[in-house]
Amino acid sequence: MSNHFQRYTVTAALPYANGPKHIGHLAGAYIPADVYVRYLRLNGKDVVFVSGSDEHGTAIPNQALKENTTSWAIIDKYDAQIRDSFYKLGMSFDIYHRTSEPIHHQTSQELFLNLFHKGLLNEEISEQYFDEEAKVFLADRYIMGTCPRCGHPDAYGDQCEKCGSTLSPRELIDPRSTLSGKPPVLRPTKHWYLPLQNYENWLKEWILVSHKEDWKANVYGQCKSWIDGGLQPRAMTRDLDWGIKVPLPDADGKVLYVWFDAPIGYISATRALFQEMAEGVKKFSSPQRDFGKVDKADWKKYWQDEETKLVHFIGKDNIVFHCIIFPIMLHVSGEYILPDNVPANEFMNLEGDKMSTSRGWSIEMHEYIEDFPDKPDVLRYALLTNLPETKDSEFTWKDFQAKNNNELVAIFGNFVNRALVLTQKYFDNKIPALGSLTEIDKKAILELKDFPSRIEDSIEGYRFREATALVMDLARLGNKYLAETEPWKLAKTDLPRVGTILNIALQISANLAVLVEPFLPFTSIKLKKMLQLDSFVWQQAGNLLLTEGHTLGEPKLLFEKIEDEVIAAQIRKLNDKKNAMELASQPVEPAKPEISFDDFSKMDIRIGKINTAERVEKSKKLLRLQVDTGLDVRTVMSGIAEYFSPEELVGKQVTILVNLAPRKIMGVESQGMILMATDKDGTLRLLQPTEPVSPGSKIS
Ligand code: B3M
Ligand code: ZN
Repeated sequence: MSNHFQRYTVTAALPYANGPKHIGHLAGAYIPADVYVRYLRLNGKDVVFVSGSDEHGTAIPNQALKENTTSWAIIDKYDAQIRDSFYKLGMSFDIYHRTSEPIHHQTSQELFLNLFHKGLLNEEISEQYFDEEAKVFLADRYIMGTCPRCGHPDAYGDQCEKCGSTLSPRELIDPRSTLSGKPPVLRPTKHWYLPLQNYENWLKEWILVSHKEDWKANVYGQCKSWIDGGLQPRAMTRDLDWGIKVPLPDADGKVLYVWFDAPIGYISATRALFQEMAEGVKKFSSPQRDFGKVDKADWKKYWQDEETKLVHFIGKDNIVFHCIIFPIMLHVSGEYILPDNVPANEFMNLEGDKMSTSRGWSIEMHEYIEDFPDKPDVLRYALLTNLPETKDSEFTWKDFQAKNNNELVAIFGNFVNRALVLTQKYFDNKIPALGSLTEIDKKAILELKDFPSRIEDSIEGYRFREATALVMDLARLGNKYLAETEPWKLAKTDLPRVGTILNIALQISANLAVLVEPFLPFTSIKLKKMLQLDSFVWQQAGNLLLTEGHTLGEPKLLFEKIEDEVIAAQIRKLNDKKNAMELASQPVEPAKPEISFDDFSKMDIRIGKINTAERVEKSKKLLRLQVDTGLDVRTVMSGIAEYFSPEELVGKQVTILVNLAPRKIMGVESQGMILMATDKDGTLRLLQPTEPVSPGSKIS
């Protein structure tokens, strides 16, 4: 595919630093972006790949409220966590910046003022929800209520996470403040609006006409329905004390709307990168980035020169901001280039349900890394072969296992290993000579030649699933070639022929090492080491890269089988996490009315020891216990049979109310009551002293 661009700016959505990010985020934006960028770099293109933490918006202070800490503590904690996960999964950002940095505040304020001074922002006073108790206006996620579209009781002021509708706070039924829990009141407040409707014609021309062919159908379709539905003015400011101050004299307590500043974060990150390069100090930029000699102002080439191709990688929930609002901002500023493409992905579901960190139905990046520290590429592969490129897709642990065992191990790893081990065995680990070629050999070499351009076409068309499948097809070609030529059978009779076969198999392996780099970078490094292969560029692929006599490194296994138990444990862990989250989110029972100390001291509560326990005939719930109370040994009927077996209770210390009036239960007199903790889901647990005490010890 011909592509005249030499310079690229590639962005991946800035994740909110309000919590860990899951593998659905990786599949949505980061992995495709990383493959694209690695491919461009291998092609010798001049690329800047930027991302960073989105540290503004109501999501941050809201999370601080939940964790009982400050917004600063939240962004520091999650920025560090997400940054570390991305690094360990091989995301090769040139810079991973932060929107809390001064250079970003400055860049955002400059752009705001640029629009303001051109008269492109409309100042308007409108009624907005105000919390009278907390004495603040309630922006977006500080308001919750019932969704007018689907009836979900916990919809946010800007969005319902159940049905996905975009909302405005005024649409919520029975709105309540997340700060005080009280219904808010309406109060007038001033804000600055971007009149999106003024740019409808421009957008129609730019997207609906110019990008009809090259933008993905899902992206184009969403843009079209927004534009056809008619655009509304949108406030670019909020009443909030967390964010970038509105740089105007009469704007106390007002900050820039997070969706105004966040995409500008791509520009600030690029600026920061060139500043770090010019000063020779790495703070947010990648250790891998070659600094060279640059000027601080060179960032402009990546944002203001028409010869630069700008590509935004995002998930589908961010399409309107990247295709409509941000481009309008860039367009009206008059200084910036527009995205050439926005290859947004749909969502990835997990084991039959929507992925969600808050519901506990998710695999967070850091959880995966903890459990599979040496397998970043296995996750990359499982996601790449399953990217939600045209519609929602689904991750299952069984599929992850199958992709690893049946493809990475059985095809890719197996092929490379056979080629290397046989060379070690018969040729002293040196590349054997290529003798005369048979038809099978010629066919394999010819097919190999085709792969780079086929993979290239897929990548340039943002079809990363297809591109990944092609790389595996190349390994398949190698496997098939060995199966057909069976070099292991010829060693005794025709060693030169074995040499020719292995030479070709090793050439295919070397090509795999180069072509797999964008997809499985850690595997590429390992394989290059085994082949003692210097770095090759993309253009050389398709050819015979290894010369006769070249000494190979030590063959090692590229991938290892993942056993059933490991997968079963992950599925169990996922269900446990969801159940724990469900329990945690259920309300606790409200407090009982106050009592006097006398009321309390009437109760005689002691530690007793269970001597015997037996089931009661015809009762599922009851156990008959003999309890040593220190005072006596007595019979207690207790409704705990669903939670404890009689055997496990014998000998246990328990808490018992000894002066409760005796009652007849199933014909037996029960003398006292065993005290239990009842969890939100009804589970019963014994109350025991942390160390054994003598029976009859009083509780007060
Ligand atoms: N932080 C939303 C998200 O994490 C938002 C993306 C900003 S990209 C400029 O999905
Ligand atoms: Zn809804």
